[in-house]
Amino acid sequence: MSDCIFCKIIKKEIDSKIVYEDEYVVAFPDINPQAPVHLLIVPKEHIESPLEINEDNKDLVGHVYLVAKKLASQYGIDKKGYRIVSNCGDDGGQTVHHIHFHLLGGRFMTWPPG
Ligand code: DGP
Repeated sequence: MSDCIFCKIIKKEIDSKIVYEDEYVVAFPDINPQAPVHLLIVPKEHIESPLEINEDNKDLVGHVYLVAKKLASQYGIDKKGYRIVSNCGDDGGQTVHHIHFHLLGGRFMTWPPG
């Protein structure tokens, strides 16, 4: 998608501090961090939202969780715990329409989210 900000970051057309990359995903710090550690794990494929997860691409979600586990250990948030969030659609608070997973940690998370 030519006008998608995350596609531009993935293609390195926009500068971002990519902290992890493999064949399927990239991860970089959120521009507006909500916790001491706040990374976005973003599949390289332009999937609009969790609503577009299907039989063909469902393995990507498991992969994201494995990458999150690796990053959580790397950033030292695995022992006390962390949160993975994927906002879906307007009511879900999704503002960038390229599927992504927030990895948040380094503070106590309250519930429910706002
Ligand atoms: P969501 O609201 O769930 O769609 O989350 C989108 C997140 O993406 C939001 O927390 C801010 C972040 N974000 C938006 N544009 C950029 C950008 O250009 N660079 C980075 N690093 N993060 C961005």
